[in-house]
Amino acid sequence: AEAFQEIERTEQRRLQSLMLQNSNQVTADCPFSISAGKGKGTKNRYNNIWPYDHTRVKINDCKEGDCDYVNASFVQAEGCDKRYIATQGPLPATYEDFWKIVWEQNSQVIVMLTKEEEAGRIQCHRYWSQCKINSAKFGPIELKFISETSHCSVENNNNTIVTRKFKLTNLNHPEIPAREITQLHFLGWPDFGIPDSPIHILNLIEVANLTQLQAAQSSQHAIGPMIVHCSAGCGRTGAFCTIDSCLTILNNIREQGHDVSQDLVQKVVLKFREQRLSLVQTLRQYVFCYEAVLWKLVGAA
Ligand code: PTR
Ligand code: PTR
Repeated sequence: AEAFQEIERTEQRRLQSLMLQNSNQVTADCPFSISAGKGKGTKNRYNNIWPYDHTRVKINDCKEGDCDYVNASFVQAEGCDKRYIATQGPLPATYEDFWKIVWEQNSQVIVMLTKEEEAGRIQCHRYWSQCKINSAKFGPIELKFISETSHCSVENNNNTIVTRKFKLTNLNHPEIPAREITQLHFLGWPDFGIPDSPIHILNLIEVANLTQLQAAQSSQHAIGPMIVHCSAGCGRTGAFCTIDSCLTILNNIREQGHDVSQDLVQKVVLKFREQRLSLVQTLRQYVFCYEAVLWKLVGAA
């Protein structure tokens, strides 16, 4: 709890200086700015979550001055070769922006950590097309539905992963071959909560990494970062990226024969909080990160 409080206090201090900041100037006290995202109400799902300017993902294919904005951030832990795009659940006003980012960043795996609706509230709008005959167009990006399959254990459907596959083309660039995109939709993670068991999330991480590896192997070029989103792109997204990054770092350290003496989870979350607000949002989610990492380590021993 103390480690998490320190993380929260650091972010509160940063936010206070940000709110005091009248100009968009970045100063030594406050090296971060959220100027690009503020006031873009229709493009933001929540009125208190914006990406920091220094890590925000920009849309290249835009004509007007301001429209490179999307509520998405690059996040990467120190000493970890994995980089993710953490983003909010797309809104109807941002479907096109979202698919442009998927295309431009050459991302081929999307991890969705929220149900579409929870307690009567929309958590994430259906930004994909399930139409099996027609394709959907989002600006220049064309999305064709390929397949949908669902995996869960017999006794428990709180660990369901729905796997959807799509074909993505850019109508402005017919010379570039279509790409296959896989969306892994995990249904067992309630907002502000945690999954029933770390096993479910460890399983999802394994499936996501395998899908990313297979996509990389079948592509002639390096592929882009995994896109991870929930509703705000903070709590659940942060926990997913923290667990995966800690396990990756621990694996590298073990291979090199080093010891880990520092609090790795805290170190990773502190770094992530410099890259996007509220990544790992609640104390329970923070504790869950330790539980999942330990589960994996003990299980592997
Ligand atoms: N998108 C929601 C809406 O339009 O009602 C909520 C929202 C409102 C999101 C305001 C962000 C807002 O703040 P800002 O204007 O700073 O983007
Ligand atoms: N206004 C909301 C809040 O601060 O509680 C924004 C928010 C919503 C933040 C959901 C995080 C949320 O969870 P997640 O990032 O897991 O979707």
